[in-house]
Amino acid sequence: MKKIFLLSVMVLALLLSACAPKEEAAGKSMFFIAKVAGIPYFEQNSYPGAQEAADELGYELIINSPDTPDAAKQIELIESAMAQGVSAILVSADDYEALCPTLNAAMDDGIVVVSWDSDTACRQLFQNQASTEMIGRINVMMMCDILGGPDVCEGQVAILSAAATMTNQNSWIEWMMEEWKDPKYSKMEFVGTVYGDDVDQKSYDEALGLFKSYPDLVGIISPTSVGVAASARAVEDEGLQDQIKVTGLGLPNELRAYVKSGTMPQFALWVPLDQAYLSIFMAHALLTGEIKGEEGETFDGGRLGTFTVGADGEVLLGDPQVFDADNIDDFDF
Ligand code: RAM
Repeated sequence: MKKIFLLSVMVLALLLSACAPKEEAAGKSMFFIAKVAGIPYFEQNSYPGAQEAADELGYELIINSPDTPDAAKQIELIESAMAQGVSAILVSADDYEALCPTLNAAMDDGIVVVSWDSDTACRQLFQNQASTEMIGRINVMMMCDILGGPDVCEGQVAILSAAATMTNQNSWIEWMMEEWKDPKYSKMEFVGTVYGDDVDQKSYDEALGLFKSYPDLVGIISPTSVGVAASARAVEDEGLQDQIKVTGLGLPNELRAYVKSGTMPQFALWVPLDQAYLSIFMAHALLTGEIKGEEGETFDGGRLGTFTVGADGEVLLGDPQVFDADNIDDFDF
């Protein structure tokens, strides 16, 4: 009797496993959170990229970002996702340290934590869009190029950043300052950094403030898609395009007109859709045990190919792309 029972249990188990969906992800959900809701970089690029990967791998994806870029609001949203029983949290952090108590509690509960775009001190892996050093340096190089090139570039240049707490902008600015030390920039003077908080109106107003504070300003470097578009708009609205040039990081579709008008001869970015797509594959690789998150491990990044975990749990998407009048029409995002 016992044998027959065991046998039928085994047969049932076999039948069930044959019927189960191929993906181990069945029934699992992931929570994806950006620094702020409502901006095209996240809503039109990161969200669809994350959704594409989640669909491919068979996860339910919950997306929710704060209405203002605020770490306390991110914590609330992450806690409510944890209460819903998500298996993974993917976060672009508004603050490097502030999310730690929440994210550490999540990891203690066995939830996979991956940061993307803007890192936090408490996570297993970080999806970095491109080398932090390269992104920082390239911003200064582009500004100098626009102003005539090494040794020639001259005049007062300001930085218009996102929020003062945001990890990605802060670390890019650190590398900008390193690059700026090179004597070939000795005539290009750094006058200071202002913060537009990744809010369009605040960024626009900060740009106007810079025009007032520095009447001789010749350039604004803005390493944020919100700030760079608002700065260029402010320059053109004030009719200052012959005096002040803008560069930084932003979306081709938002900046095309400024490249063509000459206000922003160059800017850079990566493919934010691919970044988000890859971050979901990273969380999946941790959840399935394909990797532990250790340096040198490789994992499947879906349509993007195979990736390797770098030092400090960082996975690089690739090199940043520079856009200018010659190639801007080749890109549509
Ligand atoms: C904004 C955000 C984002 C950053 C881009 C370049 O959209 O600050 O974090 O990566 O700009």
